[in-house]
Amino acid sequence: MTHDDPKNPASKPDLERRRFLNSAALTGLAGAGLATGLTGCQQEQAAAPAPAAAPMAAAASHANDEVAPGQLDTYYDFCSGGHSGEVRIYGLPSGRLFKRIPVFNMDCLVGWGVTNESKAILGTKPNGTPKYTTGDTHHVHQTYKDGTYDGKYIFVNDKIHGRLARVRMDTMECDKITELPNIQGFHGTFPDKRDPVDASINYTTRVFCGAEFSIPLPNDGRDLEDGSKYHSLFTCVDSESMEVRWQVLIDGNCDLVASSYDGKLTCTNQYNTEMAVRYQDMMTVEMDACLFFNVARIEQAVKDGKFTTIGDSKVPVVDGTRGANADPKTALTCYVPIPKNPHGVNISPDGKYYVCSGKLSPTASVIAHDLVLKWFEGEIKDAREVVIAEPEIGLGPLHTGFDNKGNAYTTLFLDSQIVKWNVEAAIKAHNGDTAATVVLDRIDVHYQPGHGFTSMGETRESDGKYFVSDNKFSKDRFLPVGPLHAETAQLIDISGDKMKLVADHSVYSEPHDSIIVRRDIIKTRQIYDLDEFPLAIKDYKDSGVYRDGKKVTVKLISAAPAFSLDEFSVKKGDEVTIILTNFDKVEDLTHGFAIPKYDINFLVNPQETKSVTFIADKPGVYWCYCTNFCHALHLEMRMRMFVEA
Ligand code: K7E
Ligand code: CUA
Ligand code: CA
Repeated sequence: MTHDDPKNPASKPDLERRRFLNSAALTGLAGAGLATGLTGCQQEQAAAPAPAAAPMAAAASHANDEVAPGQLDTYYDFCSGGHSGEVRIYGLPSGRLFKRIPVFNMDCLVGWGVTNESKAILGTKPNGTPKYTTGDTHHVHQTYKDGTYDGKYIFVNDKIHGRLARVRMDTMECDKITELPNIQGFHGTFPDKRDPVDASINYTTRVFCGAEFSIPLPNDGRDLEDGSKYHSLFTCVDSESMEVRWQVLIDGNCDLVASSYDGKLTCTNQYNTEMAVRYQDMMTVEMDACLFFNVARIEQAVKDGKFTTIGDSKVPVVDGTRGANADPKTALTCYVPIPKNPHGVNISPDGKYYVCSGKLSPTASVIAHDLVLKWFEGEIKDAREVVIAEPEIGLGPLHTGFDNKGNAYTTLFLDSQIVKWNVEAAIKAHNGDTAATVVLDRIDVHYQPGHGFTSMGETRESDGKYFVSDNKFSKDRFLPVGPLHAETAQLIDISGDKMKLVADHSVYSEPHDSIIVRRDIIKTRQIYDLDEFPLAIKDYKDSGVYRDGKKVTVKLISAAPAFSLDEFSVKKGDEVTIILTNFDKVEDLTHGFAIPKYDINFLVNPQETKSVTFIADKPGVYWCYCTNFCHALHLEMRMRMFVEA
């Protein structure tokens, strides 16, 4: 409807550019589907000459977005690292990378997966090595208080092995990982952000987790080929204990997850309501769904014992399938029909609307929160009636961010654009108001955006300053670095009527999603406290070698520029545990500890204690040295380990 409004140039997609970017994808959309289109698109990109760079005027930065040397950024950007398995922290608007937090990966900078403490978080195999050393992080979200961030934790998913990790905001380190039972392809996650209705109720945050891939339940080899026996589960984890509270058996699959501001609902978009096991069969129906969960009813059902368990798991599983939830008045779930293979669901900062994008449909569906609640009361017969607008906004709509003026910003994967549109205008147009201008602006991004998000946009304090477009292809935007390109995160100023491209930030593969958090919300600690580590060595007189049969413990202290021992001896075959406490109290004075040929390498930050355990199986002299430049005598900061034959 708004697509071809002749009075509004923003409503008109640039067909020439679309053809250039992605003609095969258009055919794909009309015919066989997106997957065919994507293949064509990638081949075409590889063969096509590099397109002209964006006009310099558009790319020129303006003073407000510059962060001069010595100045600090206004925002933190917490970003998932995709199949690197990590989480990253950037500053915005500068785009400077501050930290890479190892989570599901191994990381030799800090010794994640090397130290006993990190292995305890990662989980180990019987031989003591980490259970998994890979991960795929897609979605990062922070805990809430009163509808805005509380600066306590962020949560991140691992799509590969179905794990949820928690990262403390005070130290910005992962402190817990939970493996979700009976699921595969854990993709979307969102903590509940309900306002405390009654301050005396001490609730802990729920973290909702959507499983994208259906599997046999239990997946123990009894059913393999027959896809009709596969199911997905939607999981709730407790943010404090990190234990799984409950799961919901559903029809179809989960993808992204969003949770309401009042704590009543959480939802996931579904692209495979077909419950197909082959991609071409996942595009057969015109309407898939956005699936809503009634949190209170689910928890009541669990309390009432109306659940089953699956396999070895003790987690209560309630029935959220369509057949079991036909009566809205008792239903745990509500399946809202959404056109075709939707991707992405986001809630507006006023808490009123969910926007679920069509992906294979050029539409964004606006769902009214209060109408979903009414459906659960039995006041609405047809679940489709909760969709109160469905504007056509462009090709391949995926994710939506919001400003503080009622506008939505949706990434258009196929059009390589961000489209700015007004939610209330879309509702008016849906109700027949032909004068309503829905699409307000479009801006080209480079190229093929996935997630897009606004500053503080997932909170009630959405401030309408910036939008970041995390693009899946960078092509010609940076110096070539071989076949694996950097990705682009493009910073767009959304404070005015027109979106303005402010900067291209290069991002190491493969960013998916971020949240942009005002810096005053985050309070970090800059040094640890000796007392928080049970193994800490608190006095030089305790430093030394302690033997118990074949088990040897070496207690060490680091204080620039020396370790507390010059050498220590163990015997071939000993199981050696080294405990290292960093006595330095000066901020930023971190030491490292590496042992050649024993594959040991880790850091100790000021007042921190870490430990490693290994078998001394190679006789000889080994120089243990400090890896992290700490002092003028950093190179001299080394000691010998003697392994006696
Ligand atoms: Cu990349 Cu959020 Cu995993 Cu969409 S998801 S693009
Ligand atoms: Cu201690 Cu370098
Ligand atoms: Ca589908």
